[in-house]
Amino acid sequence: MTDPEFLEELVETASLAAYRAGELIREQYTQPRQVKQKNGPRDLVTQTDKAAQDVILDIIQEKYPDHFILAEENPDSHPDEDGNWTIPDGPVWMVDPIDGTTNYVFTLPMFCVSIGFALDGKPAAGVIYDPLRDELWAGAVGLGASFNGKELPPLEARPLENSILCVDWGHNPVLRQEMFDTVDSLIHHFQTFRSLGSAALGLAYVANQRVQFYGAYALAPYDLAAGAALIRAVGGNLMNPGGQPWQLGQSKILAGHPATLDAAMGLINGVS
Ligand code: 2AM
Ligand code: CA
Repeated sequence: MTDPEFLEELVETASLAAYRAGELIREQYTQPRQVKQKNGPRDLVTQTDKAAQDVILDIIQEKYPDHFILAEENPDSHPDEDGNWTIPDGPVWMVDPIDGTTNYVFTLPMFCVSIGFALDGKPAAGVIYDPLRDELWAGAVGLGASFNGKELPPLEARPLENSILCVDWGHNPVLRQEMFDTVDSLIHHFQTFRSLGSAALGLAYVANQRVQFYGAYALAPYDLAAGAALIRAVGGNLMNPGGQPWQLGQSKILAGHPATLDAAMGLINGVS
């Protein structure tokens, strides 16, 4: 097992980095911004994404100069031609300076800083910060998680009809249709349905039980690592739509309390 003190220190460093980046994002939120397209008109980036990433990387690199960092706005952070990510063994930070950039660009106030940490390819710790609401989730697998400094209780099992279904979708039309089909098979069984436009925030909301189920089918490891660690830290589970345990590097994720996931998987695969 990983040394708890090491993980606690990591979470402290990630929290500091998230607060500092969040301050910058908050300051620039209402200023005029330059928006560029990355891979087409649906994939946007602003100068704030890059500036916030620099703030985070400086803090991590000063404290942990020999740790590997995978960060969204680094040009070498991308999967291979088949969409597979290579995640090195050992300590790896996964940084998304603004998760929910489209919302940020449209001044729709739902986005966050996501800083995850993986050890030997497994999410071990995570910090997610919503700078507009000043809300911080922080935790590590095996140590538990907190919300604004207060310990989070383990996830509670709830019937689907008292649960909120939350999903996001990406840019690819085939994957959009796949998510549409998933929502179609689940939506009438849940109390209601939301889509936030920020995968990390959706996962953080599962961790503190604002929503009970989160799904998305086109995500990168830096969107997911922090949220996955937080959800595991409070007894939640993560699967891929095939029904196997989700692994870092896979782009499709379904997350929630294990009982919620089991019920949803049955509906998605038509066995309930
Ligand atoms: P982003 O804002 O950091 O790009 C919205 O549907 C969610 O999906 C957001 O968390 C968004 O992250 C993520 N997302 C959308 N397109 C993506 C892509 N091509 N690669 C990785 N993540 C993506
Ligand atoms: Ca981003």
